Amino acid sequence: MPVARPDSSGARIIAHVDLDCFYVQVEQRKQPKLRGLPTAVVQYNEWKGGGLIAVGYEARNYGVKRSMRGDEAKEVCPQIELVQVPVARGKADLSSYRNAGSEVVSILARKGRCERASIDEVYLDLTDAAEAMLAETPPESLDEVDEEALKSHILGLESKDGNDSKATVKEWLCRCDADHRDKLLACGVLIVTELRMQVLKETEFTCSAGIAHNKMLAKLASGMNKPAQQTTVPFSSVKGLLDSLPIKKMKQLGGKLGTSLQNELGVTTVGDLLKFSEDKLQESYGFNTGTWLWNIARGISGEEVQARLLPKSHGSGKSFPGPRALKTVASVQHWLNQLCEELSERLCSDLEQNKRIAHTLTLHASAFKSSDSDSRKKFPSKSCPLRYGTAKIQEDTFNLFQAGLREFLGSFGVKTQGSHYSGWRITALSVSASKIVPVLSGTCSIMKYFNGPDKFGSTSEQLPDNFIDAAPLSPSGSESYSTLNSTELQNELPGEQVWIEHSMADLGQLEMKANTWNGLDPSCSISKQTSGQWFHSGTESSSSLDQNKPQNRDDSRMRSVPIKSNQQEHKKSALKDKGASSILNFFKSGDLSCSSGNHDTEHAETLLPLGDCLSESNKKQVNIPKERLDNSTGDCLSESNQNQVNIPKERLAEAATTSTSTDRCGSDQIQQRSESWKLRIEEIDPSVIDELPKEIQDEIQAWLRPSKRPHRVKQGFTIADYFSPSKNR
Ligand code: DCP
Repeated sequence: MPVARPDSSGARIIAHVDLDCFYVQVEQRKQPKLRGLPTAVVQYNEWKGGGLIAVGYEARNYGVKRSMRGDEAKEVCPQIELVQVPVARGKADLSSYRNAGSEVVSILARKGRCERASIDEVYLDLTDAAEAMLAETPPESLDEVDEEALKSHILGLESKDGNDSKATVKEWLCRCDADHRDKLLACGVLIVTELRMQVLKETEFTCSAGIAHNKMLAKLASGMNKPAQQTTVPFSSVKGLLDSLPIKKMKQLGGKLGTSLQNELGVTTVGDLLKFSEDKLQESYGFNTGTWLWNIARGISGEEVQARLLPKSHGSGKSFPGPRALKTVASVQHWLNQLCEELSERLCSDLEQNKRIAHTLTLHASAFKSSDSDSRKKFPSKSCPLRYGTAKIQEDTFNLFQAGLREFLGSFGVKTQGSHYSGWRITALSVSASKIVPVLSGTCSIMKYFNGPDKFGSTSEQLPDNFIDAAPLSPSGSESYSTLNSTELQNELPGEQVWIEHSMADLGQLEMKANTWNGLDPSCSISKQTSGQWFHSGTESSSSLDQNKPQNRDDSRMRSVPIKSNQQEHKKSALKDKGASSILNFFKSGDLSCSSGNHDTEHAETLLPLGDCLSESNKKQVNIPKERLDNSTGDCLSESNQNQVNIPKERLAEAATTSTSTDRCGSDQIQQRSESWKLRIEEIDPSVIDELPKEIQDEIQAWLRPSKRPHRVKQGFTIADYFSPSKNR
């Protein structure tokens, strides 16, 4: 069977860095007395002690799991410290976690192209840094290797001749006779070690990392040894890793596709896919998916690390499960106003800090008809051009909701125009801003934005001109950073009935308008605004983020030479290296003199008009006359407060002791970690999915996706077949 092999001159060095028990670490940094204690972060609602969303490693030792509620956690670990997610506007406020994640990203980005993948995960392309190190100070020339680097796990590496694991790792890192790609990987190990130490020094957060030749393998590796450790996948160990990896544990195979592979092809591990030719996989799953499956079985993934430090979109959402479902227009408007306030605040801060403007406003909602709760009909997502200013965003969002509700009810044959129909329930709302582009510097572009021709008219009358159906939620669609799993009680507002009458009448008018506008060219809504002279067109990532030139290393070169590998080898060696991380020794030493001091990034909320979101200097740069901005209700973030944190030595020592016992390895550990993903779909706000770690996103998306039969390519000759390159099979 032909197996992938990279052209060693084109080998990439990719790292995936994942913060350990992230929200817990953030809370422990805020309250140093919690360090070393079994701690978990619980979501906002109080029911049964709140749902656990992050569990510290000390608590995991007692059997506490993320799927538990606070009360259950207390049963298995009575001394557990439960910290509630911060709350603002009656919903979870994730800004402190978001900001903490940004601190880490800014450190990691120093060494190479950096892609912020979720609130606590980053991909790095370290190829250039590794090449430079290899040219200037190759590992083989080093007398001493950092202790932390010697704690690395190298998949497939076994200690020989009674050597301890550190000596074996040192020998591997410093081999003169290694091929080019292993030498580059050794440089990657040293660079990632340095970055993790730097993150710890500057932020007090520990993280774990995977280092490999592509994103897929780096991501698989980063979860193998946690917390505060790193795992490397040499090319020679790829086959062994994938041979034993359960198919459902592979990124994007956790859902229906993985199930279909199990049921229809009898595949249980990723390695089992090697039995099938590319033709066969394409025949069963379509051309692209078939090729993708053929590639992943061989550890091939050409996915690039995108230069992106900033989110592609902003979002704010809240879920209303069970009896808390919203059932009046007034209550929906109340919550939409809260969400819009938060969104507007974040747009302000993005504009000020990053000089970026969002173009599209989207409303997502989940709903059901009260007499038909089993229906799978979806509330349509709606979008329109985004106008800055809290009041405008609130107004536009509410109009989007009304249009969506009208369409949703229409799908049941309910005619609401002028009626008092109230048989609907809303279980989740979210509002997001996307198509974010940098403002052209030194021009009056923002001014035009706020005072442009009618494209961005300021009245809701004009809004429906640009109504478009939003793209369905997709894992890659946005990165809305917002609230989670909130199921808190909320009060229905008075005067609801009156509201229904008015809004339903409005709905009728809106529909008539929408029908008229349907005849217009839809392309004139968004595309015109994102192109042209006002803004950089097309790209969603800031030009300032393009740290490196795009590289087109093509992993399709990884073919044809058989791998020599032993599945058991890497398992055994990974099991051996169970020593305490020296990052934890950093805590043991109690030497915190190197801490930066900026460890409690609390943003004070200050009510300011939107015009005041911009500092004086920024206003000059972007040239926005204050009067052009909406001075109504925009909220902005003030400067961060910087508080020094002192961590008692005894707490740090405790952290070091308890953490080491959680070391695990290999695919067993992937298994164990994955088993803790017991999420309840009704507790997840769809708007926030993109901020969660990818595996959670995949799982949720699989649930949300309407069931679809695997696409099958028709038998016989097709144009695709004609152009398909012949493959070794
Ligand atoms: N999160 C959440 N709700 C979920 C899952 C996660 O709010 N259902 C938040 C809390 C986590 C953070 O996202 O701290 C990152 O999630 P991870 O999956 O990376 O898990 P942790 O960082 O908590 O732990 P680990 O060390 O296992 O990565």
